[in-house]
Amino acid sequence: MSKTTVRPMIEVALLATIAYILDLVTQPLSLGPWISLSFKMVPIFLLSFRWGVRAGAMGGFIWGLLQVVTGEAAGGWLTPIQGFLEYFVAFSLIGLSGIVKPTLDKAIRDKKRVQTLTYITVGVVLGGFARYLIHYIAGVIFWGSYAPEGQSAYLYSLIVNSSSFIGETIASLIVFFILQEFLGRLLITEQ
Ligand code: 218
Repeated sequence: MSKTTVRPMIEVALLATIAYILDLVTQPLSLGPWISLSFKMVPIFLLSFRWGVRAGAMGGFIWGLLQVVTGEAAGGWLTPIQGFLEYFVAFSLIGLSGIVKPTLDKAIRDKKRVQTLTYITVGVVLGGFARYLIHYIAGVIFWGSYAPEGQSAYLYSLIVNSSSFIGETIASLIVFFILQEFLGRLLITEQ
């Protein structure tokens, strides 16, 4: 196996583990059972922006897997199909953020700051949206019975999941905006 495939694999394992640990550590910062203003998706976005969609998806998958095998997912696991959707499909989809990698790399190399931050934003919103679309659908189908009296499952899932989506997306964007001076060194992996 060549060095070029070993390196992203090692980073996938490392960054998925960091995401899992951040998830544990930031839990007390939650504003409610599912509403957390947290930057824990950042390691997966880093993977996607560094190595592309496949590495990001593998990292998300492993992060979901770690939650399931350590029992962290227990409170969010209702049935096998729902659990599979929300912990394997949803987390893998964060990797879609890596679609912007080629154009993002070019913007960084050309030192186009506005373009760079725009592609980062598109990637983060896309990956976060793809993940939360699954949580929204799962919310309507599987979590509807938790809705307050008189509230439809559609509205309930929209409120719960859009607030988490917005909180996590904005938190991730803040991290990348703060790191904007270092994006070249952080995200460009070839010479
Ligand atoms: C309305 C509703 N409530 C709960 C869930 C479950 N859910 C939502 C977001 C994220 C996750 C994964 C753990 O962070 C889970 C299990 C839902 N989809 N909808």
